[in-house]
Amino acid sequence: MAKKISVSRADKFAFGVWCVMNRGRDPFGPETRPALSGIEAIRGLGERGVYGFEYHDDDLWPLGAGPAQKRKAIARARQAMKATGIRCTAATTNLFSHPVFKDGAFTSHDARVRAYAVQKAMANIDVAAELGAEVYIFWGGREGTDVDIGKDPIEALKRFRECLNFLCEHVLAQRHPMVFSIEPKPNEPRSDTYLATAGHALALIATLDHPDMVGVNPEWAHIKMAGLNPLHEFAQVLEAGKLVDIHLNAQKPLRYDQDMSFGADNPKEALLVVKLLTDYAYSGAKTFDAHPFRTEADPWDFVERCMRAYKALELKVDQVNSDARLLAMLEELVGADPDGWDAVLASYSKRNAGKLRGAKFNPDKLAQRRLRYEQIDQRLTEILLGVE
Ligand code: GLT
Ligand code: MN
Repeated sequence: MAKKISVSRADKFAFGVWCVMNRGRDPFGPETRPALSGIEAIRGLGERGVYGFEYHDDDLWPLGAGPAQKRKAIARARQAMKATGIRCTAATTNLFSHPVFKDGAFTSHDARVRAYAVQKAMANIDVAAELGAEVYIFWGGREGTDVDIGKDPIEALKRFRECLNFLCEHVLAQRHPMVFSIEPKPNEPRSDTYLATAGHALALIATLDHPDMVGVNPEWAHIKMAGLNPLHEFAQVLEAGKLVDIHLNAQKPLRYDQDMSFGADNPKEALLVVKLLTDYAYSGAKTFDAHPFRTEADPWDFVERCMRAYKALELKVDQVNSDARLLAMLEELVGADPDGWDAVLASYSKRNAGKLRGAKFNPDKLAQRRLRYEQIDQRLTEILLGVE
């Protein structure tokens, strides 16, 4: 009998408030849904048993709000959190909407724009700490180029690094219990964005003053936009010990940013990402960063759908991880190691190097080993489709 899906706070699902505030506007047409304020978004998510939310400063108070207006918004957010039990899992700065950021924020040529961007981030980092956010995200929305001769990419990376270093020092000085997270994206709204993939972000992090304070939150759609493999991107970050948050959604490859509901594009790939997060006990929030189709009247079916899709895939992961036929074939794939080469390759020593140098291999014979990938993939497909 099919198992029932039930979502609880223990699942640690989270949403960007901007996802449910999204009103269906696209480059070809205006809004199709009524406005929902940031506070209403937090409350609506909390009432539906969602564990956490992420927000941008501009989602909760308008740009240029005075201290009193800002305090009021923060107090209302706290009220909504208290009333519904939802937490603030992560926060970020809107460094992309206002025209001042039209040519980038941290990578702008104009030092005054960079300073304004850092000031804006600094101010919201303090609010985020007050709301209990343990992760602070940097998505370089406008950090990129349309005209490459106009911006030296070396200089741009240097400026990005400087701003992150400055903000890390701020977090340390304020003693906020918070880590940063870089969110890679290859393009849109710029033709080409800096820090396009997880690998780019990890490489920059290694050059920061406080690399331990900075992780990565890969986003499914951004990875597919780059034509890359979500499982491999998530795994690269996880293996580096840098997976501090995740942005789940769906996206057809190599297209405009679609931000569809999680599971809407490629269930097999989604299953393998859920399996990775399950098998390696990812313990952060599972955050959905997507938006309802423009045809939806309100965001709530979308919210439920994302969480149900994850839970449904989790059930499939249980089946995959206990399917005797599949497990046997996977084991066969790894094969035996009768000569102990695993141990030799694990560490270099004179002895191991000598053993390797003197060994006799028969590549033609090794090449004959049967690898049942067709059957393995078919078994996975059948589990996914629910057939025996
Ligand atoms: C924006 C973008 C997302 C980022 C958000 C954080 S905002 O909606 O599409 O992928 O995560 O700034
Ligand atoms: Mn995102």
